[in-house]
Amino acid sequence: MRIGITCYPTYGGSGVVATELGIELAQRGHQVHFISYSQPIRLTEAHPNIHYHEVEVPQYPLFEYPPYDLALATRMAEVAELYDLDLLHVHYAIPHSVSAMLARQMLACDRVRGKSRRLPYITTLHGTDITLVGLDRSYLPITRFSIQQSNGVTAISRYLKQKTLEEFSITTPIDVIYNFVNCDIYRRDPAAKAHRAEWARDDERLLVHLSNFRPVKRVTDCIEIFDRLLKKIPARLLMIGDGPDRVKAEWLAKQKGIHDRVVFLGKQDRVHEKLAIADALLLPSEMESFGLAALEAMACEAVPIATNVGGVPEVIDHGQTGFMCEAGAVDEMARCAIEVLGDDARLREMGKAARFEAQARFCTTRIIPKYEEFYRGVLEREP
Ligand code: GMT
Repeated sequence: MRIGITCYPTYGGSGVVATELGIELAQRGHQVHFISYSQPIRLTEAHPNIHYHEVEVPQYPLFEYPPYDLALATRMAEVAELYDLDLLHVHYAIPHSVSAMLARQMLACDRVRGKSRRLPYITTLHGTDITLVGLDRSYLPITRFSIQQSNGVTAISRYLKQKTLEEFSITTPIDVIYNFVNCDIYRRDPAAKAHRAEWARDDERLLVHLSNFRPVKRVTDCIEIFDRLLKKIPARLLMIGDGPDRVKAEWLAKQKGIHDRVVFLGKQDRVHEKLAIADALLLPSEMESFGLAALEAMACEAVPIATNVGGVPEVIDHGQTGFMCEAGAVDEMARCAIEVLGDDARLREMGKAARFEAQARFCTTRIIPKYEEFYRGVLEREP
């Protein structure tokens, strides 16, 4: 198939999922065309089946808000014609779904040139496109409309599907296709002793937090939890990513006098290398419709200590493959961290169970065929 993929190319779960999906599809022989305003950050290596088309948004003094969504729709239609795309797959409804709808309509009604071609589009819902941004009155009607107009809709958890049906009164069927992880890349690396030694001593535990540091991620809770843990267990914390709340977390670590134990690495594109040497992942988010970072950690046998929100319970089995506490319950999360990190055997046992679960339910080999099947279904319905 020839597939156009649009996503936010920056640091963020939806962009990561879209990029990894494109890479996996390309490896399975499909032609994949990424259409976005910059190259997706996880698209680090060239592949003959992967093409990237940049969307340029011309500036004009009149435009206080340059219309990216229109430039995107134009580029989508152009790429579809040039490369004879079978479909568009957009990740995160706002504004990608609206742009795709316009591109489809432009191609269907190109009477000026006497041509008409079909361009079905699929929308994958990821999280705040529904739970936060999409519920804003200024976005809700158009988001609902563009989802409803999609030729296929998927959500990355049962929670998100339910939320979309409730809040948006959508009548279009929504298929749940869970996020996935490549278990050959995301795995514990027994040969990484030297790499681990760069970050922590042998007698120290290594924890990771990975996010876009937005308020919904509650990054300062990581520092609170880690501060409590340090009183019992020697450890180091790697904070991976960047965003508006990074500086708050940096100041809190400084105030607590633990900043020499916390390393803020900023944005990283090879996160599997850090997760492969980590013992645990902190994910204290206010909301996660899935929690991709938790899954990536699980595949690497790093135990996720997360919050019991949104779709996280569909990923983590509390006490078996990780821990879940109420959002903001930093004492409780610290207690879970101390419980597992203070006991070698328990840590290894939970790490192994986490990897087993990641492989059994969320491995690319299980999930990517579901997308291929979904695409075929859409194309059959839209001859
Ligand atoms: O909703 C967001 O925060 C944006 C989005 C992203 O692009 O990072 O994250 C969502 O999609 C991820 C990938 O499907 C999920 O793993 C995250 O749980 C989800 N974030 C939230 O629901 C807050």
